[in-house]
Amino acid sequence: MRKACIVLPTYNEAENIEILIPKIFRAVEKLNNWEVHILVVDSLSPDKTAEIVKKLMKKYPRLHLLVTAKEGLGKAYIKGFNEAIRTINPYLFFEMDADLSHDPAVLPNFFKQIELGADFVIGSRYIKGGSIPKDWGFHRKIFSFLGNMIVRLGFMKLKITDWTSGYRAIKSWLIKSVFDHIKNYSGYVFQIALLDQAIKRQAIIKETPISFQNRKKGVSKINFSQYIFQVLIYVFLNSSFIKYVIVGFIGFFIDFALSYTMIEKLHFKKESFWLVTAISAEMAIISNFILNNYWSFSYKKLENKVSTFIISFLKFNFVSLGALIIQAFGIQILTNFFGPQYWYIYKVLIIGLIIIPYSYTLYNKFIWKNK
Ligand SMILES: Nc1nc2c(ncn2[C@@H]2O[C@H](COP(=O)(O)OP(=O)(O)O)[C@@H](O)[C@H]2O)c(=O)[nH]1
Ligand SMILES: [Mg+2]
Repeated sequence: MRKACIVLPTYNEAENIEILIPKIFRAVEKLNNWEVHILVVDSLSPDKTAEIVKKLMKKYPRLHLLVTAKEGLGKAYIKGFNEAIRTINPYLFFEMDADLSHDPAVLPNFFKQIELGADFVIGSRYIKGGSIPKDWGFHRKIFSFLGNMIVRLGFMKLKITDWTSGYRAIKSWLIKSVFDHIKNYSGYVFQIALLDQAIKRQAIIKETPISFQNRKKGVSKINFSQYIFQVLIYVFLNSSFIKYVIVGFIGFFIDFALSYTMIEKLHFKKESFWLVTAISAEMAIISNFILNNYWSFSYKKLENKVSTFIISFLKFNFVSLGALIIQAFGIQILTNFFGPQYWYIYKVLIIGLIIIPYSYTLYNKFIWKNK
C-alpha cells in the first residue's frame, strides 16, 4: 500500500474545511492501493480554521495539521511538503484548494493516471470534460484563458492546457528534486514554477478534467495584478523558448555586424561578398549554438565530450541550412504571388511563423533532446 498526502493550504477556510475533509476521506475510501493522508497547512487563520481541523483529527487519524506564519501560498506548500516528507513520507502528493472549488469526487482519476505511469497529474479546466464556472463573466473567462495562453505560448508547451490549476498530483521524488528551485516562490506563481521545473526534469505530465466550482463561502486571497506580474516575470526569466528567440536575435546582430564591418570598414571586394556572408552567417551559427547550449537549454546541456559537441554542432548547422532553404524558397514563392514590394513582410512572416518554430522543434528533437 502506497501513501499519498493531500496538502490543503488554508487561510480563513473554517466553513469550507469542515465540509471538505469528510468529503475527501469518503472519496478515497474505496481505493485499495492507497493510504491517503491529509495535511492542512494553516497560516494562523483568525477564523479558527485550525480549531476545526483539530476537532476533526479526533475522528480522522490520517488528518494532520501544520500551523505556520502567513507567508503566501507557495511558502505554505513548501512547509507542508517538508513536514509531510518528515512525518508521513508519502509516495504521492496532492495540491488542492480548501475552498471547495476542487471536487474530491474526481480524486480517483488522478490516482489512476499515476498508476498508469504519470509523475505529475494536472486537474485541467480546459480539456474535454473539464469546465470553469458557468456564471463567470465574460471578462473573467477571457482573463483566465489569456493568462493560461501566455504561459503556454511563453514556454511553447501547448500540450499542457491548464498551467494555473491548483488541483494536482505530484510524485514525492519530483517535489524533492525541484525543491531548491521552488522554495523561494512565496505566492501563487509557485504553482507555475513547480510545473516548469517538473517539465525540465522530463517528468511525465498528464491532465485529467476537472469542473472548477466557485467558492461559496469565504473570500479569495489572490491578488490578480501582482499574480500576473509575477507570472510574466517568471516566464520571461525561465522560458527556454524566449531565451532561444533572444539568442536568435543576438545571432542576427552578429551576422549583420560582421558583414557590415567586413564590407564597409575593411572594404572587402565585391567578388568576395559570398565569403563575407558565409563567415558572418557561420559566426552567428556558432554563437547561437553556444548560447543555446549554456543558456536557453542549459538544463539539458550537451554531455561534456568532444565527439558529442562535434556531432551536435554538425546537426545544428544542418538545421540552420534547412532554415536558409525554407527562407529562400518562401521569399521567392511569396514574391511571385504578391509582388516584390512587400519582401520585408514576407521575411518577417517566414521567420516568425516558420523558421522559429521549425528550428525550436528540431533542436528539441535532435540536439537538446526531450526524452
Ligand atoms: N496557508 C495558506 N493558505 C493560503 C494562503 N493564501 C491562500 N491560501 C489558500 O489557498 C487556496 C486557494 O486560495 P484562493 O484564495 O481560493 O485562491 P483562488 O481560488 O485563486 O481565488 C485556499 O485554500 C486558500 O485558503 C496563505 O497565505 N497561506
Ligand atoms: Mg479559490
